[in-house]
Amino acid sequence: MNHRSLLRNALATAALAGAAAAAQAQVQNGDFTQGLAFWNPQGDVAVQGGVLKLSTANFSFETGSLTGNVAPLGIEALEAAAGVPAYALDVGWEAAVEGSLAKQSFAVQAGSTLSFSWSFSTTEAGPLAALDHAFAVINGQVITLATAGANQQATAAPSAQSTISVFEHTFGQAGMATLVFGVADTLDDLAPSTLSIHGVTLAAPVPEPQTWALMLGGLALLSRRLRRR
Ligand SMILES: [Ca+2]
Ligand SMILES: [Ca+2]
Repeated sequence: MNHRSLLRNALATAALAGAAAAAQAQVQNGDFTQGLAFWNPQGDVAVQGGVLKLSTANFSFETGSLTGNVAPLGIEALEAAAGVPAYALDVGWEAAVEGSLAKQSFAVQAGSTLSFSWSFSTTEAGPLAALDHAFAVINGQVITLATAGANQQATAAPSAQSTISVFEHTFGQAGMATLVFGVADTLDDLAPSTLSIHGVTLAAPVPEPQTWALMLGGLALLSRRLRRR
């Protein structure tokens, strides 16, 4: 490759990188300072103290409802809203019964990294505890964040709250992405569980080392040519 084509490549790469950065769409209201704006809530969902909360508590017969007047969705409606097939929200042999979710769609670049913090609390306890679970769905793929059963061993106390965990996902290709946060009762519709979500962010991809090398190499050549004139 001669100097001129190297330089042309470097400038083209720089222009492309700039265009891609300009097209970057962010997750809207990922810190929940605007309440539920930009999020599509289904069921018992609320923002409290800058934290998105979703519960399986039905206000009409359970305590712990966040809204006090909106019930969780039945499982078929929940699966449809999450964009997943029937039975995709079951846990092993335990059928999911009802739950709540919140979702948002946004544009991503290849290499963009989604990040959020979450914690899970449940009133399920004892040997007959159901496997209520908290999940995310990214482009139709169900990701289990926590199950009440997994919590049972470490935390036998009812209403146990898990520690805050960080979840990260890097997108392999550019396009529109749909992100869903959800929580579901399994086995029966009793003993509610709650998912809390903090700080949802989407970070632009970091340029590959080769890209930087090419750009810097091109700029060095350009400055050398200019100096020679
Ligand atoms: Ca319930
Ligand atoms: Ca339950």
